[in-house]
Amino acid sequence: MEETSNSMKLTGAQILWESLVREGVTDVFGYPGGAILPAYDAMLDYPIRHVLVRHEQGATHMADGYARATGRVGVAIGTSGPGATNMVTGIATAMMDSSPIVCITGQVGSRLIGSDAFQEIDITGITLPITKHNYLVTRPGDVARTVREAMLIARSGRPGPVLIDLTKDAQQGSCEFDWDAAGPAVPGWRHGPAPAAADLASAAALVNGAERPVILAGHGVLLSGAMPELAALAARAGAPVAMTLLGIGGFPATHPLNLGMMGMHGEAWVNLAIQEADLLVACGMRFDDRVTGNLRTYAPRARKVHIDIDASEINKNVPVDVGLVGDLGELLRALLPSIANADRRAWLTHIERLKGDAAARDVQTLPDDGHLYAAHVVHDLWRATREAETIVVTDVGQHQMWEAQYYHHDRPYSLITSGGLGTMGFAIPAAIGAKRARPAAEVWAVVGDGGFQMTMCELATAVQEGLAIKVAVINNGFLGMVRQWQQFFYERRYAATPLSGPDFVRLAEAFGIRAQAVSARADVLPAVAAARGHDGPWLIDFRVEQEDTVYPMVPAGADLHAMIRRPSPIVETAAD
Ligand SMILES: Cc1cc2nc3c(=O)[nH]c(=O)nc-3n(C[C@H](O)[C@H](O)[C@H](O)COP(=O)(O)OP(=O)(O)OC[C@H]3O[C@@H](n4cnc5c(N)ncnc54)[C@H](O)[C@@H]3O)c2cc1C
Ligand SMILES: Cc1ncc(C[n+]2csc(CCOP(=O)(O)OP(=O)(O)O)c2C)c(N)n1
Ligand SMILES: [Mg+2]
Repeated sequence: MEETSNSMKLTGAQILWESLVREGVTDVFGYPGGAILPAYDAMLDYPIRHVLVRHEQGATHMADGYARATGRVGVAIGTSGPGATNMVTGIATAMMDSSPIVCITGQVGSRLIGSDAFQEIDITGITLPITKHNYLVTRPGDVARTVREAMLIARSGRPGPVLIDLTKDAQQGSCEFDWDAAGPAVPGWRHGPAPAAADLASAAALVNGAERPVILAGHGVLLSGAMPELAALAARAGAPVAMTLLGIGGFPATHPLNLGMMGMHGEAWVNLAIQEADLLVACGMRFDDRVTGNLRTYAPRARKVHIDIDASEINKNVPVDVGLVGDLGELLRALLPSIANADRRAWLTHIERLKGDAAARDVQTLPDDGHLYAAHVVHDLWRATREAETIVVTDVGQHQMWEAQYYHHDRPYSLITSGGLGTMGFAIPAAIGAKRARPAAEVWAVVGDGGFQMTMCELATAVQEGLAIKVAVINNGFLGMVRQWQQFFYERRYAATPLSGPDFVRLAEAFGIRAQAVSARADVLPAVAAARGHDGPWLIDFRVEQEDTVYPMVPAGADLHAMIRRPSPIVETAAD
């Protein structure tokens, strides 16, 4: 590099890393190829820790896991064509869950664009609807500004994925690098006006006047870091808190005002409380269909206050009485002084009664009947790891719902899961990303036998990079969640859901990972202890009951209170 007094001449590839480093990026997840080779070559001269993945989908999920574990932007990099298309699922996953990642792809030389050149694909076209923003960069002089804008857009407001497609000549060409002159210029950018004092006053009046309020805590609590403000609101209003799947950890599970998860597989009393509430205070959640069930009968007696950073979420699915647009933490701080201390013991006692004897029939209190249920595994995993700084990363399916029900998350950023897209194959790579982001944390991937087989190649990444993730395969021999739908709605016609797999223990050993199989409840805790005591990756193949069912369940589109409850307890659980 040639230095002048104010600026230096660098290649576009060097500017890419120079800019990422100045933006605070230390880790990237990626896979090389022809069109991104100049960038890879330049990378060696920068303080960047690169994780070589086994499939570019893994890189995007790792960047996502990294972002969700820390709140920092995760960065993934790949080549053009198939490298870029392999990243699509991870980008869509991040988009649906508002996760801040920046994906960098190589592109053929700018003069070849449109010629069907080798490994040319229109990745900005493909990802237009699944990115917050994307860029095709054809000149080295545009690289620094683009990186700065991409990082800003990914992390600010409602976070999300941004893609930068860099042509080969943009990487190879040189230009003056001037950081100060390359400040972000985002023309469409605007901060909405702060909510009017009258709206804040209306929201406070609704809270103060309610007899049966429920706070709905979503992912926005964690994205905003508004855990203290949420706890203050709940305490002052004496109001119970229900969480979305992605809101778990935003309010301590063991807090007396915590109700648990709402929605399709939420606890029965949570959904009943919502249906009986006279006020919902929705905090950073988007009334997903998994949360509301039938919109026409959703919380029919409740006035609604919705606080969200994205104005387009207000009145999108659920019409509300007051919408407050802005950062949740800031808005709760503005609201709190107007919230009166309230005693809502009658309402809380009523909800307690809705729980019935569920707590007394919790899975842990039941005698061992010789069967191993996934709920046992998750419950014991929670017992063993609850005191540690543990992050659980789940895949998608029945095991994901049992994790949400039986692992009682007290800490924020301790559950990482794909909610909106529901991406099987997420857990193993996202766990690797989380472990890279927070090496001191104990990271468990809780993954079904189906999803595990989608991205298990990334075990090699964990081994090569020395990332000691622990893997709990919940092995039921089925694509369990789909089998459950067939059980309920397709007369038990199990089309394409029985699933075989390799011997996961021997497979793990072939990767160089210690492993064991567990099929009895008594062996769960010792196996978890062995995994925790080992200073490297470890896999446990939990061979669980094959045709177990997640209860309760609100059938898709049904009324939220019309839950399918366990008919005759096989094993009674807290979800009964
Ligand atoms: C098999 C399966 C079953 C599922 N079952 C359930 C279920 O039973 N219950 C359930 O809850 N979910 C369930 N889900 C997940 C569900 O699909 C949704 O992903 C989830 O409900 C979304 O939660 P959310 O709205 O809190 O988060 P997101 O979808 O991430 O939305 C976050 C919201 O917060 C806002 N926000 C972001 N930052 C801020 C900020 N700083 N300040 C204010 N607002 C902010 C965003 O604009 C957005 O509106 C299931 C998923 C799967 C795959
Ligand atoms: C990539 C992808 N393909 C298909 C689905 C549909 N799907 C949702 S859950 C599920 C079954 C998951 O099976 P498994 O990983 O064994 O977990 P289990 O439900 O048995 O716990 C399937 C196929 C999906 N969510 N993601
Ligand atoms: Mg399975």
